[in-house]
Amino acid sequence: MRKAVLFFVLIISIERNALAQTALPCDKHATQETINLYNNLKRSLDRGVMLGHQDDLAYGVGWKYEDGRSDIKDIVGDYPAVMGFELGRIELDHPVNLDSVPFDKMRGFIKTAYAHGSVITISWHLNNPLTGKTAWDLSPKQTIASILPGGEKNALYNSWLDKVAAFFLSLKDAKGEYIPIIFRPFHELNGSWFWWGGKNCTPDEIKHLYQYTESYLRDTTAVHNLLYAFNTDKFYSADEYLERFPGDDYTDVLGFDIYQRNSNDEFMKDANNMLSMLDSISFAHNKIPALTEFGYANLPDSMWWTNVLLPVLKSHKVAYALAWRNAGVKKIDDTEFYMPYKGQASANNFILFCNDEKILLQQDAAKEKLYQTH
Ligand code: BMA
Repeated sequence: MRKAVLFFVLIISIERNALAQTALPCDKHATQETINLYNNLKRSLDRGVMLGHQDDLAYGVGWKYEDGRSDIKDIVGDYPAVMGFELGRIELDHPVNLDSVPFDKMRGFIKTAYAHGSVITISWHLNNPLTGKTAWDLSPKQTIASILPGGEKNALYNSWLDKVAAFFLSLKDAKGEYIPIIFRPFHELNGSWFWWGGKNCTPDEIKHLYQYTESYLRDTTAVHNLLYAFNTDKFYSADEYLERFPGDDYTDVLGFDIYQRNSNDEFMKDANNMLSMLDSISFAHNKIPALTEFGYANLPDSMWWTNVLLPVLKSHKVAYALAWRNAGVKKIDDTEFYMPYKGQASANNFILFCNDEKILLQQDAAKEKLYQTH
């Protein structure tokens, strides 16, 4: 009898090893598809950079909610390999997010993108739970203390996390399996423009909040289809990058956000410096490096893609690079886009950029079979 049990245990462990060669993400109970995504993102670093776009399927410059449309597809005939979405206002039970995207439609876009092999990443510009105002409301500075256990807004914050969890748990494919998501909470946390960032809290506070949030989603609400992305804004040293790092047990992807606000040379210098630091930090911590947001507002340089971004991306290992949203005309004299659209000055150059073998779109991602065990 005892021998039989031992034999059985042996067979199971051999099977597990054979099945795997796989490392586990920080959620040790992650679903198999999520584990696969984690391992395949690491593997894909040698293949190239997956190009991403926020709200790509929802709207573009001059259009909204046209079935199957995408500003990128309009130009190059394929969709991005990474699709970004945003949960801000889900905590308030609003039917649409802070950029007016209905959560029901978002769920549909996510299912479609997943079915076609793309990677999904989600950010959350959550309101300030202490003041009830937006993510950009910086007063007062005790917000984090108020939402951690013992704080007056802890129950409220937990109820927000319950809503976020319900959304993640509603993301299932046609077979009923959970869709893996790269969740990127508390982004740009070294900058001081969000209540969770920079001077608005201490490094320890934001670390605790990150850990608390993740433990709650994972252990209390049993969400196991998430990889976690940690990301800063511009940074100047590894120490600065890691000052607010919640730890290896809480992160899978390491990234930063970068926007071009000055000359091409300056941008390339900054991007190369930061990517070199990210290369070594993510190697040392065994994490997946990514450019979690990038953009050059309204793309005034028609050659930017091949002259500036391509050489930067090709000198480093980055799993993906996500351009921010093509909001189009927001108000008179306020237009926002980071990907070209048909007819935009940099559109032809963008085609050349996408033709590079290291730049991966949705069809390339599909070939990588990112959700399968290899
Ligand atoms: C910002 C801008 C805003 C938007 C916010 C959240 O960078 O694009 O218009 O509301 O992100 O998506």
